[in-house]
Amino acid sequence: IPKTKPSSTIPCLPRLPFLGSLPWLRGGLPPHMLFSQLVHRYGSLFAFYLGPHYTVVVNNHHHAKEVLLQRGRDFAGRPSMVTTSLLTRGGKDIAFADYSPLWKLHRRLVHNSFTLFGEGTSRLQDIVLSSVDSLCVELFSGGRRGFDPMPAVTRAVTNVVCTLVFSATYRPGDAELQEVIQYNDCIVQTITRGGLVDIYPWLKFFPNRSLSKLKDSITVRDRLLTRKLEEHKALLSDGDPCDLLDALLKGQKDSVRGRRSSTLEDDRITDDHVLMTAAEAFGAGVETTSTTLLWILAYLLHHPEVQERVQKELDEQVGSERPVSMSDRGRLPYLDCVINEGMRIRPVSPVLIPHTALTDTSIGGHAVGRGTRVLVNMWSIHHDPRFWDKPDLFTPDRFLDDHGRRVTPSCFLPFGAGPRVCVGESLARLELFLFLSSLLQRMSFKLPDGAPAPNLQGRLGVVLQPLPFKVVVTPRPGWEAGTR
Ligand code: HEM
Ligand code: PLO
Repeated sequence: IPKTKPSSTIPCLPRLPFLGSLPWLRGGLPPHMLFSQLVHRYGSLFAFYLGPHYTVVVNNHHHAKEVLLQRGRDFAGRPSMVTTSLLTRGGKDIAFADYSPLWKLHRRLVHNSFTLFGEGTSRLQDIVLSSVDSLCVELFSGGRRGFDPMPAVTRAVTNVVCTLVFSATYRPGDAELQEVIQYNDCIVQTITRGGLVDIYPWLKFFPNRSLSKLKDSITVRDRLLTRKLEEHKALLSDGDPCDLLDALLKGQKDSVRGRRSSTLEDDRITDDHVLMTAAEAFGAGVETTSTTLLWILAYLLHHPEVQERVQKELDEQVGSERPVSMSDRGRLPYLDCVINEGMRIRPVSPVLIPHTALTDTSIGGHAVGRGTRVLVNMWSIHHDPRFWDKPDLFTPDRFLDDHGRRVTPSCFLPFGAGPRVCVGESLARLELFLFLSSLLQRMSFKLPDGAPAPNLQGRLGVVLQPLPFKVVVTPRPGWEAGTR
């Protein structure tokens, strides 16, 4: 990147008093695509005013690395927003909480608790594999008539998270499981990141249907989680933690012991923090993983040759006599490439979560003042034709080198990077690998006769989701009877 004078300002869209640049941001395109278009006019680094908020958009991977990694500390803040503040009791979570020493401690605790149940432990693998088994049964019973795979996939992923967070396993149709799925769905529909209340916070004082629906589902969520929390507190022992809630409660106790001086409410990890972390692990764990799985299924329906190649790899390396396990991962490079390519071409979080500058700092040599909001547009980075050959084509091979070895291009950042990198990355990778490998080992996905291939445009809600599509599932040889 050519160095520019620190004083030079970032090209900015026009603005009006009060509205800021909003009139120039209309046009119906979702933000990530709109920003990608604005790059042609303003260059890869530009700014606008979201109402009163000065916002910088980063569309190239050098600048993204500066924001996330080189100057990651400077940009580790989060803006305060009405909806996410409601969702997290004023930032007592990880994802939407602003940077503070307590946030750092909290994030480390969550990270350690995740690692406890991470790739090292076979327990997590067992949890996922048992959920995979029931998913297979459900998909097989979907029959040969076309059906939407979304509800079954969501149930399976929700089940994994429920076991992981509070040791509950549900049968399909369980009332509590239904409740979790329902409130989560409702939050997803009403939490509009960057919606109008988040631009003009005073709008919250006016009646707002979406906001009151959000409040209602948060109440349902909190009732359920508080009950789980109380149950866990009553059973808390000195042994190994049996789930995430257990690990968090233990960590909370240790953090109080370690910092005896801090009895102040705002200086320690409270029950609210534990509750909000559990809620967030839920939300993040379900939305991202199920959406990524559905995107990959949608692309496999467009590219039957890719599905066949994954199945060939599975047949040669694993066979049909035993379930796939994490130890097979090294032997299944092509499947890994399919997963990566899915996350490249349709990142579930196309503009990440907004960052803010904690101090006066810079991007690409341009001065950026404290408090500036920064959006990292992963969509344009993952579709930049200078770094990706035919970026709009689904080509898993781009993640293999000439010798068939896996490569990770440096402009591939589906989980972000730096101090705000996704804390669930290894869990997500484990789930994606086990779900996809087990499904493709046991069944093939096809389009129903005469049905159009899935629409790949996507719809941006809280994550970028595929539009509903239908599949036909046929068992592969050896799996005709369902599971083994
Ligand atoms: C943050 C991606 C799964 C928990 C993020 C961010 C991205 C991301 C892009 C924002 C980074 C930033 O703002 O710079 C993904 C993808 C997933 C996935 C692609 C799956 C395919 C998960 C799972 C969990 C999780 C399974 C937990 C159970 C979080 C949390 C944050 C986060 C807590 C906030 C981190 C922070 O602000 O410090 N994720 N994620 N994610 N993710 Fe994930
Ligand atoms: C999803 C709905 C839940 O009820 C609450 C929730 C918590 C964490 C959020 C998640 C929602 C959406 C996806 C998010 C995640 C944190 C990181 C993740 C934003 C709102 C990503 C990758 O963007």
